[in-house]
Amino acid sequence: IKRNAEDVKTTKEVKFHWFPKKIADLDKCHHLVTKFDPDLDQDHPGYTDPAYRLRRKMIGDIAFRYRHGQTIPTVEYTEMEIATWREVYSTLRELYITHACSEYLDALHLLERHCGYGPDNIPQLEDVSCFLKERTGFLLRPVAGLLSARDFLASLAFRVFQCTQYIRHASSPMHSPEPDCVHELLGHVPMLADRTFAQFSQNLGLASLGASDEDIEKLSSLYWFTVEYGLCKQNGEVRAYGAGLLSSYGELVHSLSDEPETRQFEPEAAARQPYQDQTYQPVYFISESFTDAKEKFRGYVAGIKRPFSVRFDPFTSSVEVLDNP
Ligand code: HBI
Ligand code: FE
Repeated sequence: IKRNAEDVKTTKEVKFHWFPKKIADLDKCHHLVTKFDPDLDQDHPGYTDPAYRLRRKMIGDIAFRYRHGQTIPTVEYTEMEIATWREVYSTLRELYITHACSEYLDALHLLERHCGYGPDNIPQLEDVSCFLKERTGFLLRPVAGLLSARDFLASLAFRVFQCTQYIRHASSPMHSPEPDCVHELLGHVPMLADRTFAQFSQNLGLASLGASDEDIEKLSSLYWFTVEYGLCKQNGEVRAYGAGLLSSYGELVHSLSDEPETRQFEPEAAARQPYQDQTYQPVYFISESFTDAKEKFRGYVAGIKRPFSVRFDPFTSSVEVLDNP
């Protein structure tokens, strides 16, 4: 993503990127990365299917028109889209019992009871957003595809999760090269209903505001090995909490088998570890608990240099910017 020179502000001779100060500023955080887009990525299973691409664009237009504070429009999913959802849902649902962490399973039960989660229905973002708001204050807003890391992380600072609304191509129900509603609704949403995890996610977001490109890269890597591909200990067992694992049958099985390398979670190591967005991860990090991950992350953030500090005000959903002395 190239930004205009005017996006780089100067204070006390130190340059830093523009960043959102209040939740409505997220309307400006919409820079997409097109590398896995079905119009451009020849390996996307929808690349040769014009009807799929048109449908994805129509659903994407909801996100382009959306402004903070509006109700998220309902999508009437087709029988074919629901069949794709059903196939993933029923396959993964059984695996969760032995592979997902308890926070995830608790939230999934609630979502099944109150939010339309089930094999025969693709939950609506507006319903899920209302549910999360009551649980942890997180909100969803629709997004048209893979968002730049900077914009994506910035939203987390405001407890907003940018969520795709279209579903993957019917020819490959178990895999999608780009984020889709299966990945968001089955991977991310249940974890965002957990208080400690929600706080961890917001802290990652706050650390990213106005950060250098280099630090955004490190925070993305940290995000990748925790929020997307994290494992945690639970009653002497290892379980998954990462959204990339919980929305991918193959990698969920692989990550908890004897095959991959696993290491204890250390933010410094996770921030420096190169990651894979085309195939399975070379290594997984295991946290003792979310509280432990949150505490370790606090120590890591203290080492990131910015010419200012930020404080989130939950009454106004805005960030106060404090100049460092
Ligand atoms: N965009 N829509 C969307 N969904 C994600 O999960 C997502 C994203 N952009 C970046 C991202 N995730 C992360 O992998 C990090 O780069 C922050
Ligand atoms: Fe994701």
